Amino acid sequence: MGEATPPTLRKKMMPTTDIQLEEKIKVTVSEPKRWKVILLNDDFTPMEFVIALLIETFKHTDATAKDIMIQVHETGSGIAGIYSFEIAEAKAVEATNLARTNGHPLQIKLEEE
Ligand code: TYC
Repeated sequence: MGEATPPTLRKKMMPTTDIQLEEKIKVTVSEPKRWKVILLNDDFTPMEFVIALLIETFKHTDATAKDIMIQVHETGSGIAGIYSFEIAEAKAVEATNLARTNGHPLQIKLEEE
C-alpha cells in the first residue's frame, strides 16, 4: 500500500476549467411618474380660504395663489402643484382636511401628468 498523496500535491493535480461568462444585463430606468393635484371649483368655499390654502399647503406666493384660485373659479379647475404620488396624495389629504375642518366643501383630485 502506497502512502497517501500529501494535500499540497493533490491540489496541484486537480484539473481546472476556466469558464468565461459573458453576461449582458439591460437596465431600463424611467422617470418616476408625476401627479397633478387639481382643485375643483364650487360655489361655497371662500376665495380667501383657497388662496390661504394654496400658500400654506402648496407653498405658493400671494400672487400665484391668487392666479390659481381665479383660474379654478373661472374655468372649473386648476393645478395646485405637481409631485410624486406620495407627496401629491399627502398634500391632497392635508388640504381636504383643512377645508373640512373649516366647514368648506372644496374638492381635490389627483391626475397623472
Ligand atoms: N367659486 C368660489 C367662490 O366663488 C371660490 C373657489 C375657488 C372655490 C377655487 C373653490 O377650488 C376653489 N367663493
